Amino acid sequence: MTSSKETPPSADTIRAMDDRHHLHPFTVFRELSDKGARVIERAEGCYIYDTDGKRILDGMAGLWCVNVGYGRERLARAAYEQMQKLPYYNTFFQTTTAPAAELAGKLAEILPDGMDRIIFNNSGSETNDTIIKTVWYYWNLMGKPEKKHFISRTLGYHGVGLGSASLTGMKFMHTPFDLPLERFHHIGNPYWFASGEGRDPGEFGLIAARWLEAKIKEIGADRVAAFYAEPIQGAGGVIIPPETYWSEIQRICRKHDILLVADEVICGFGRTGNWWGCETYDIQPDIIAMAKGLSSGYLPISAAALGRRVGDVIWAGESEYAHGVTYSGHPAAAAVALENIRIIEEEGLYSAAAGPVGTYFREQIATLADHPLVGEVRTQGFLAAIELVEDKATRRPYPNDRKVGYTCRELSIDGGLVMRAVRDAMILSPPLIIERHHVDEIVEKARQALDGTVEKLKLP
Ligand code: PXG
Repeated sequence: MTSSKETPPSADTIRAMDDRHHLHPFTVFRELSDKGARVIERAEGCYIYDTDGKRILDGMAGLWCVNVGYGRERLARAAYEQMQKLPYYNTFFQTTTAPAAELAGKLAEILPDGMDRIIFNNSGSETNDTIIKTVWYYWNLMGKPEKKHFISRTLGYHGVGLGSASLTGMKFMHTPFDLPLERFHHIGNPYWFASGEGRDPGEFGLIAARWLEAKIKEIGADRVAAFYAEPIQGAGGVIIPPETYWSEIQRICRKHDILLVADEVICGFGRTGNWWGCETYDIQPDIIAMAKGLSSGYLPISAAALGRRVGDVIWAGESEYAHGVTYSGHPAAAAVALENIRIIEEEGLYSAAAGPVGTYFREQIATLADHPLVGEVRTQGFLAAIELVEDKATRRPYPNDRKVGYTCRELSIDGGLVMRAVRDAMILSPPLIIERHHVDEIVEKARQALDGTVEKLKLP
């Protein structure tokens, strides 16, 4: 089937073409085929619109990425102007372009002190695979070639490449693909609601951090390259670590000479109320991974930032750094990212989640805790998880086959609010431009979806 520009295809034609030819990410193809995809046509501000004209408040900012909201003409203009002037040139053979150089410089300015050497890619997955290779290279240059093992956490999400999927701590992403690769290890996560078992959160945070030390001892510190973690685990269900967790992790990494890599793909660019999740948790990483909010999703671009410890060694390497992709530092994507960062700066969006609307968001979301389905509400910055449980007192979840989270998500979207379900945790990660009336709409629609779930599944 084909379509021409003159006569835009109808929604049904789009759905039919999609159904016949398009294999979607993370999808049971037969289920989607039975149901048909919702076709999103346009977006403005905090709202997306489908081909039925339905207006939906995007409580997930796309896929945790559209931080500056939709419809930013400045970003379209930045892409247009750059594409007219120089749509593409590479950064391989001792050439560069203004947007790539300027973006690297701008990132060095807004990153924590010393994180000033930047490697560009197109996706978070690619950047994490880049970091894995760069860490291996670093330890080779340091004369410690045996330091090659990575430790990350269950329910951590780091992408889908061979290395990044191996870092990811989700079985359903490993088993079908014969992953993880060797030299990738996982420890438990600081998910107090699920595993805290009556302990005080601070005490549990220390216990969870010390799982890292136990794993390092098991593998041998002289063989461990790095610990890899998101400041807050996003796709794993907005797992917010207890206050005690990160300082103990930092201490353990230092003590055992283990590099610390912060995956800021979700937490970066204002999501937690600062430029970086690392600032919110006072983490001093050796390397930072970023994507998503770097361009607010307007074009694909991602980056690794190396701190001095690793950056200086890599920089001084005598042989070539034999790594990079055709689109490393793509000029149009870099120009858009640069303009996006200017918007975030000018409008103070990097700290919006720490301001009055952020406070209001967290207060209002917290009011959902009284709902009979809700076992816990947790928030940090503009991130929230609403845990749905069968038994509030024991935190017992419903069996998977009740599809409680899935049902709530579907009802929520039908009701005009995008929430994401991770297991039975309902997730929110709205654009950083939301206002109080958006918060009111989110809470009202979320409550309706919760009520609807009770009714539809005939829950007590
Ligand atoms: N790190 C983190 C922390 C992420 O959240 C990636 C790396 C990989 O980025 P790319 O650009 O390769 O997708 C991510 C991506 C979800 C969902 O369902 C989350 C992500 C991607 C797709 C779906 O919550 N996070």
